[in-house]
Amino acid sequence: MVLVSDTHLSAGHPEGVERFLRFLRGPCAAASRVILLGDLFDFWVSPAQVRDPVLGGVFEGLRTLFAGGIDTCFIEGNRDFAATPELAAAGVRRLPDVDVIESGERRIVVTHGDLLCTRDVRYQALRRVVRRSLMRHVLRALPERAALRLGTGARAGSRRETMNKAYGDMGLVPDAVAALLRAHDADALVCGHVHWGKRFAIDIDGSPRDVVVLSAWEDSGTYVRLDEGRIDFVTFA
Ligand SMILES: [Mn+2]
Repeated sequence: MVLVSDTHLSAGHPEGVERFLRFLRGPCAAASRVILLGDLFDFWVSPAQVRDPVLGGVFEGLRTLFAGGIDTCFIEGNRDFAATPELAAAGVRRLPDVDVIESGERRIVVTHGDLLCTRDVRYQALRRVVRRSLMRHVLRALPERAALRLGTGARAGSRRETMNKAYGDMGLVPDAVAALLRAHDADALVCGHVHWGKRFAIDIDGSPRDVVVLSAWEDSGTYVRLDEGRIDFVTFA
């Protein structure tokens, strides 16, 4: 199984998309299952984005994976939660925001990661509102240009917020990570969102748990290979 997050694909960076397509043809095509842990796209606000020739290639690549019998799944990210219907049309099925994978003897909890940034109270409140089905319908009904303007504005706003807030308020909250692992009786967590690109252990109730926080692909390409409970954190050039 392959898990990847925060590839941030965009129409303006065809070389990033090409790199992702190579990744699909390589490690993903060799896996039995692929889980996209959110923020696959830099931003997704309009169904019309599928018609972009660069982004269209991503859907073609995913369709090929699906046609090859590979179970391809998606957990919504904060930047691309609106892409679920388009991904579904390419054979990519949505998983719940938090899911558990059983592999070998181990239980691995997977999530995008934004839900673990519990100190960012404003973001969590906003998240609850925009993910409602009514808001999803409103977004889909917007003309493409209006939706794209909204997306660009939201992204710039989110960058400003990130720069203004203390690192501690933006990051994964250790207590939230511990609570999640405990709630799912999990041995490990794999997530993205905060782009740390690192692996570490945390001790919960006397036993160490494995945490992998994937990087953003504009920083460095990372993914997780999961096989019979063994977690490999892979970095590639
Ligand atoms: Mn994110």
